[in-house]
Amino acid sequence: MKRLIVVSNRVQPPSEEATGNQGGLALALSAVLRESNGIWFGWSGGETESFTGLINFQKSAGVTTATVDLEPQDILEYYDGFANRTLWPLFHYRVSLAEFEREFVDGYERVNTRFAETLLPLITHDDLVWVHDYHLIPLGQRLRERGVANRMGFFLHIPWPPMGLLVSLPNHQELVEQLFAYDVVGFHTQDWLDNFLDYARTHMDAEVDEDGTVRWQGRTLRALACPIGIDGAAYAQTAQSPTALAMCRQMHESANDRAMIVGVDRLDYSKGLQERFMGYERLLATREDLQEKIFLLQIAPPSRANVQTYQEIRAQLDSHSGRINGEFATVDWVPLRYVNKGYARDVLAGIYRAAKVGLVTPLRDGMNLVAKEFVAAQDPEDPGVLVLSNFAGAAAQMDAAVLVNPYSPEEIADALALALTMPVEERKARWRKLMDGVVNEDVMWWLDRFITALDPETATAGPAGAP
Ligand code: GDG
Repeated sequence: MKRLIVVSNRVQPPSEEATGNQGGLALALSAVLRESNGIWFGWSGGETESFTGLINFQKSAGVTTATVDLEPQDILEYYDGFANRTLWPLFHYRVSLAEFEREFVDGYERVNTRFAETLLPLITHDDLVWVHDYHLIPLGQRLRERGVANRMGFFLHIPWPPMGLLVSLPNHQELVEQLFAYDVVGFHTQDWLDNFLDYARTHMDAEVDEDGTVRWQGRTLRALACPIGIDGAAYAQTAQSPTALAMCRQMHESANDRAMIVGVDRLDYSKGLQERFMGYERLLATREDLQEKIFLLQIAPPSRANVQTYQEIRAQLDSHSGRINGEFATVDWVPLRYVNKGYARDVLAGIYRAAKVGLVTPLRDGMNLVAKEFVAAQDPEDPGVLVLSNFAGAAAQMDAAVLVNPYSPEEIADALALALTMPVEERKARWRKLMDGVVNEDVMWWLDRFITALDPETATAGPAGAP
């Protein structure tokens, strides 16, 4: 088995004791890293006055992490700038929110070069290098320029936009050319993959085979759709842990026989929170019979608070939630519980389990793991209903959910009404189909598929390839 080097903007080392906060992705990557004696490299999240390239090595639960601090200007231009103010909105189809600044591009290139220079001495000739996400697209090319000939893969966790949108990025071709430094490039869904292939074929005149092999100017990459999952079986257990069951009971008591609808999202404009509130408002306005019988719990921990668009959306949601409660609340009923903080993973699992409806309505989402966690947390005998946006990558695998157009308040309201009154037999039938998918196409399945494309031998030798 070859040694794996994982590179991502932020590194999430496994904790020595299980705190219940570890995500499925971090756990799955950690399992393979531990098995292959690998390294997880990235930004520490910390600041330094001027970049030193000094690596902080740590070993936690058998996994070696290697992190570096960044300069304030790097953080501003690379992370807050090109990654989160240019690529994130553009790749989520929100061209009008994208900001195109040359300093952002410079910062992005600079940090990727710094990452490459710092990582280079750690790479030995047989290692597999696996780079994650939009922050680090140029990294592969920077490593190739420095003589790295290893197998290298890249996985994009967010959507790949249609060509017509991508071309609004001034340096679009350069960005795509950089992907050709990798041997394997993975996307969550066929839609994102097709958008990429369309650009390669039409704009770059690349040769594209049916199996996703793309040839351009002497370089060959294999592009594939490889949807990420959660550890479905483990999550179902978490949802039955003492903490989760206690939380579930607590929610039932506080619900006072009212049906709970739950939403859980980072506070981000891509998650469609404003549109979700509008849909819920529409339901309350048009279905008086449901008033006082339901409530929406929206958990939305703030993220990227340095970026202005995130400050704006937070203010809008504050006022919108106030408006909904002001209009519809009664002395003993709050229709919308809007909470700007995060909860431990097992507590969250208990909240999902107590809900009658999981409302997941991003305007655009690479995958969306909340949809899968909600399903895995349900009680098989009395499962809640998943209402899911057509525009989440997860919709391609989860057609037994009630699928909606998140831009339509009517569709959201209708879907909620349908979900709230759905007979138990139909709920169970839909849930069974969804749960089978969540368990079969889980995070290890995803990891195995990607690593098989990168290096078949390692995939079958490691835990990812275990039956
Ligand atoms: C990106 C892509 C893709 C949220 N609140 C709490 C909490 N969370 C956890 C959820 C879930 C995770 O955060 C969010 O994952 P998503 O997939 O929904 O969304 P992004 O953060 O945007 O992730 C996305 C993903 O990468 C993986 O490829 O699916 O499309 O945008 O796990 O549970 N966790 C805890 N407390 C909270 O309050 N513990």
